[in-house]
Amino acid sequence: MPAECPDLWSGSFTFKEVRVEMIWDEEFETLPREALEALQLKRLKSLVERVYTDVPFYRKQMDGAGIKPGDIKGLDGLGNLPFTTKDDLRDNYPFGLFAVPLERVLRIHASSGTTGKPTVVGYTRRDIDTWAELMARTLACGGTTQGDIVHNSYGYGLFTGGLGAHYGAEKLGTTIIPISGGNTKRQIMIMQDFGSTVLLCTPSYALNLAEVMSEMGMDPSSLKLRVGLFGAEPWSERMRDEIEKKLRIKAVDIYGLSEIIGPGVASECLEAKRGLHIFEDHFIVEVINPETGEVLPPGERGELVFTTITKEAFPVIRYRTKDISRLIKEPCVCGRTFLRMERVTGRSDDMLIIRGVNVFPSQIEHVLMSVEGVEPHYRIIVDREGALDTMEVQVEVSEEIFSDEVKELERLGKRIQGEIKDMLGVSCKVKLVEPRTIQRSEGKA
Ligand code: DLL
Repeated sequence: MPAECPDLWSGSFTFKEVRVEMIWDEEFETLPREALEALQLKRLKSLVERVYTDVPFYRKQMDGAGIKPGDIKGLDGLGNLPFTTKDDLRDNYPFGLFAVPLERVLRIHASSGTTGKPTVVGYTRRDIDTWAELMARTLACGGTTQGDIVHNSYGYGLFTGGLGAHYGAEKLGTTIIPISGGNTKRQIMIMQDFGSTVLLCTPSYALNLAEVMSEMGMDPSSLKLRVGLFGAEPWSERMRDEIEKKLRIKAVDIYGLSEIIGPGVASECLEAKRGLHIFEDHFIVEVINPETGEVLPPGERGELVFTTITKEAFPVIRYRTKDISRLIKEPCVCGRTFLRMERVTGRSDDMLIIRGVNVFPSQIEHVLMSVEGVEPHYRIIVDREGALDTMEVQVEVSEEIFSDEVKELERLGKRIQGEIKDMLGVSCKVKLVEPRTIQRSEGKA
């Protein structure tokens, strides 16, 4: 029964009764294929009209391909539109691809770009609402319900993980702990004292938490945690088993990227834990051959490409994610009718993900090249110590610098370390090495 309570502003206020369901938005999440495709087409047509009028970049792209908005008659028309790439985002940095005036943009997020400049994305009020809905779906898909205490260790800030999950958890009606990343022992104390039931973080951080718990002599089954929704970096079935065993929880995979909306693009359901349901009423998915750009039939592995059909501030057409996956057409036991994607198995470019942070070698090169005495020869060594990703940058320095005092070398190493940390937000070790000691590439590096 809805409960009445006094409201300080308008006299009286009725709480909306929140029905707790595993499927948050049953009407849309279980749409029959035909109805879903009709909805997608309607939304696609309106998107194409809008970007043609409001975003010079898309108008130029479409004019170049000889396509007018009215030419999109069916969903197969999408394949005639040009792709959008991370380079296009960089060329239009920071707000050149926004489809609404900045006054209507309520929030900005950003992720790593291929050079020093980040990839910038914006949200209108409606976009924030849509995102909250999609994250509520995601959380519900992973078995979260009202009454859960959600421990959100995704980072709050320009990264989309923290705030994206936060708004979704509030929309779903859970109790959210906005703990953000870091300070692991304190996280564990809070998890224990506040009775957290759902954990949100990167899979590698989940393993890190498990390790610290064991170091503290703590038994994870003394916690109330029952489920974790992990994403923002690649992980494997083996890692799922390990997390589930070590933390005594069920672990599901959630996927997204800033350019599309952030987390909330696709999620595994707790019932099946096999493939991630893509929220197709908001995003049209294609899988392409990364070399030729040819669209592949469902079931074949290739690069994921998404078109956002409801976003206002930062819509994208056929965005090439570089993430490699495969679509699963078979119906799922949970009853959702959306296509599923297999967990992302790799990337078609050289982006690394270190502790959940996207890192391009080109960004590190950018920092190194701005330091005098440093040679353009370097090596990045990525490893995992326990559950933690580590990164060491080895770089050659000039003869002159190398023959300097040890103290000088240490100072330079610290400076580079600091600049990499400032640019990427992740710490790494820096090792300065003698000239001509790093192996030269004999082809494609
Ligand atoms: O990582 C959004 C996110 C936050 C997703 C929290 C899930 C949970 P970006 O920082 O823009 O956004 O990084 C996007 O991370 O293109 C993938 O390469 C990778 N990625 C994200 N989720 C997964 C996943 C967020 N479940 C990039 N499995 C993407 C594998 C993932 N890779």
